[in-house]
Amino acid sequence: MSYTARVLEQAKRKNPNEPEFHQTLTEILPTLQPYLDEHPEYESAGILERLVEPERQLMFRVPWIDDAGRVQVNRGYRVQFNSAIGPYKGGLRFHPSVNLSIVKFLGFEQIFKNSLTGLPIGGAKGGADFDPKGKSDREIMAFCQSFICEMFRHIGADMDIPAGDIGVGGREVGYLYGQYKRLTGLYEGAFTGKGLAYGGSLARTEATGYGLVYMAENMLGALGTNLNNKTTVISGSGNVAIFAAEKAAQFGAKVVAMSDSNGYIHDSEGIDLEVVKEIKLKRRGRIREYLEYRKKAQYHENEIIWSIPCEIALPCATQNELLEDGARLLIKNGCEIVAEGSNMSASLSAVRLLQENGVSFAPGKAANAGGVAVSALEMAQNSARIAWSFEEADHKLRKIMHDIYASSCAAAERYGMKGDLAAGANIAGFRRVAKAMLEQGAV
Ligand code: NDP
Ligand code: 2IT
Repeated sequence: MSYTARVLEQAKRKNPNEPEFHQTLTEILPTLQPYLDEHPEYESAGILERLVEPERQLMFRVPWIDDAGRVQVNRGYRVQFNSAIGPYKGGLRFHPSVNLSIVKFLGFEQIFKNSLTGLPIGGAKGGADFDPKGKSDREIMAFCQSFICEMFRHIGADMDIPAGDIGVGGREVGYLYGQYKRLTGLYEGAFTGKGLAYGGSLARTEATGYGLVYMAENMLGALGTNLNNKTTVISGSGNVAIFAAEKAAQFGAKVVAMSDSNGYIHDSEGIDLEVVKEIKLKRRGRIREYLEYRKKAQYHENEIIWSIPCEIALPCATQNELLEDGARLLIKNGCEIVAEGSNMSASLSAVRLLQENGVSFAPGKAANAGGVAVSALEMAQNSARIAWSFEEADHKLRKIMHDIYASSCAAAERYGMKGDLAAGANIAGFRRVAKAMLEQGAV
């Protein structure tokens, strides 16, 4: 049995009932084998056995009081996966589905993603099974403050720097950071995605979506084309989806569909993004409300967004939102590229189908790395007590995305998997972490 197959089996046995974690291990580990064959010193040093075991996993009680005066209890998580190349870094997800398996899959992906950015950040993820939907501002604040009452001991600007993810945006980061500062007395960059008035970086809000489109720009460039006039479908209507739609439209693409967890809107004339921003960012409403503004658009509940013909597909909602049936529809309709805005948007079998049918595919750890990359730029600005212009941060972001694309392509080609960006990104991300772990000894 190969080294990667052995570690995969062991990790699955040791962590039963963690399907999402198994899925990410099954996707990543086998692709590392050609690189490990060339570097037997990594097997001797037990690098993979160490890599799949988080350095530390925290689970904690988060009690808070709702508007009716009742005590509610949620479960909080922080998995500090790997600090070989920098302090732990990764977002917090507040969603009722959050469990240890999901936090571990996200944390494991984050190790590779953060390494791909070329910046000094280790991998982590956290969150809670808290549902922000329908909660008052006061309830959100009470929850965030209670969450930090436990988590503040384990984070810090040089230790672990959380940020947003699903259900955690500027409002939540503000409440979390405020409580962190109150408990520690430190005004330091222990969070990213902060407001511009208190140490946030320009372009962080836009970074994941913009970066995703910069990745698409590179993928299309390799096919001898660009985004101009391309019909584009984007799932989700949160932070990543909205700013992907904005940048795609700036590049001349026509975004015709977006969604939320209830359904999708189809506007064949092109989505009016100002309306989506009004509904989602201001009113915190549902995507179906789009029809109140644009009568000609259609709303489809519980249907698959990938049935809409498009040349560019950008899944930006959540994991496993693009399965084999969706991949078949995209292929049938002549889709040219799929780039993952969400983490592990596509199942392994969907990815294989796309690749076998000539659809260019970029995995989340490469395609959505723009968010954490600008987070690392926010950390740099905080340490230096300076603030860059939007253009400066955005310019750096575009270059980082280009470099991630180039290094993933080169690694794939070098190890006999030309054109397989998923395998290439895994190897390119792994190399730096493995080397750092080896040089730091068995820790
Ligand atoms: P938001 O909370 O801003 O938006 C999430 C969007 O996805 C909403 O439209 C939401 O719909 C939809 N969604 C969430 N869960 C589900 C589900 N189970 N089924 C269907 N739709 C769902 O989150 P983000 O935009 O920040 O994150 C989206 C994805 O991008 C996640 O996978 C995240 O891990 C990834 N990502 C985020 C980064 C960031 O910087 N924010 C960076 C890199 C990756 P509804 O409102 O109905 O729940
Ligand atoms: O999945 C991700 O990369 C994020 N949610 C962003 C993490 C970060 O620290 O900015």
